Amino acid sequence: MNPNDLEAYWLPFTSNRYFKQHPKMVVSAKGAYYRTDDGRELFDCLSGMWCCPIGHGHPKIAEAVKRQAETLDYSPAFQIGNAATFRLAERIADLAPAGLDHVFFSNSGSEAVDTALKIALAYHRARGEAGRFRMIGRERAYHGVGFGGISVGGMVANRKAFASAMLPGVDHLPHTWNLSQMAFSRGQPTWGMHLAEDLERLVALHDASTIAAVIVEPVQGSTGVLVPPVGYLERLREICTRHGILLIFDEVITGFGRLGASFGAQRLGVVPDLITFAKGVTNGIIPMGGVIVRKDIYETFMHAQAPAHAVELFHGYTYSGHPMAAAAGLAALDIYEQEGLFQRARELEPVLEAAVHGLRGEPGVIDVRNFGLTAGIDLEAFPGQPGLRAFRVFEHGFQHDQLFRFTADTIALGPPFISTPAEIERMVEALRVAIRAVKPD
Ligand code: PXG
Repeated sequence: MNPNDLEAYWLPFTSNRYFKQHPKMVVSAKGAYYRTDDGRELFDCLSGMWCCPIGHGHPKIAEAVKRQAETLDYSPAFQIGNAATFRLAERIADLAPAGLDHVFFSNSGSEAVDTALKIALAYHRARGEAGRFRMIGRERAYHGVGFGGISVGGMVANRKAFASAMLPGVDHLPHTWNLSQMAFSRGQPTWGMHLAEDLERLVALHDASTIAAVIVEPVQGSTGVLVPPVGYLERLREICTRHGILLIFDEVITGFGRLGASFGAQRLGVVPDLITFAKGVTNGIIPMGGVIVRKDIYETFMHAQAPAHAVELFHGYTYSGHPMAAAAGLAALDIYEQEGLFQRARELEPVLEAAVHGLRGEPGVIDVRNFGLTAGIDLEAFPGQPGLRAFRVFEHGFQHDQLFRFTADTIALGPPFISTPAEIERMVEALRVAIRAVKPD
């Protein structure tokens, strides 16, 4: 391919100069595999970008989308409704923990996060507590790339170029990963619950009356699968409840079965006040995100002293609840249910766990973590060349038919729920070969 053909497209979160010299192109996808332009099949080790747990090209989703396109391809989202979107909201509410039963739609995880933060602020204001403006995020968090998301987020590279434009009044909890205390943990680490006490410290520092919400991913995904210590989320929940602070779980990755339950909230037994979701809701094939909200939060807006024709929340997107996305979502939820895929993710968890922990002792492997159908593998950086080792593992994988995902020197795995045990073992063996093969400059 002539590299000049690639010039116009500025790829997101990509080394554009390198890519345009070494393009990696896929032409189609089916099930758990992509097909490359040179005719090879690549195993989808991260289910797209965590978003395609059912795999690609499912005929029932394709059919539902086609039917929707022919019937109602778009309708305005403001002051007008369509049946598919209402049905999807109901289905999502049914999957959510009891009490979280209203759904606001966005088109991505980033928008879902901004929406949740705005609902939290507006909720407190509607209750006469407009002084609650602070947001508490966490180090190493990924909440998307909107200004709200990067403000409460904790991935330094995503923040530093934009530091002058962050939301005011944001503070951060420490992340929960500690190499000396929890290296090679299987499932939830037993050390680290006490780190939740930092929330009490922040409450004492800022005063509860100024804090609107705490937002955390139940399992921190993008930063490399950081699993919450036993008791940690329970403690955050207690502290938030005691001080009237809303607890938001960002379940953009953990929602829709990744942890072997509908949401991380159910797997981990902790119920937040709001849940953000995206990705798996449509199996990734049409963009959609949203926020699931506790009943009384929704009702606070509905009971405000205002005439019936007044808009309760001045927020929404041209494509909120897009009928095409709703059709894809309804079909995806049917498939998850009919094919028992959340349960299957749970059944595959021990297969992935056994395989990834078998990487202990390979060159440069300093930690392996797993929970649900997901795992993180930390590699020691090549001296003076941070990020190069995992980048080369990714390159090696691509040449050997595995699409790995890396961030800094961490590899994250999140295979499709339709994977077979043999495919999971093959993926991890290919990772072993790649880890052994890569060298510094
Ligand atoms: N919250 C969380 C927890 C996420 O993981 C977002 C919000 C933002 O979603 P959108 O749809 O705006 O991208 C995410 C996105 C990776 C990877 O390789 C993770 C994400 C996106 C792309 C790659 O881990 N998470």
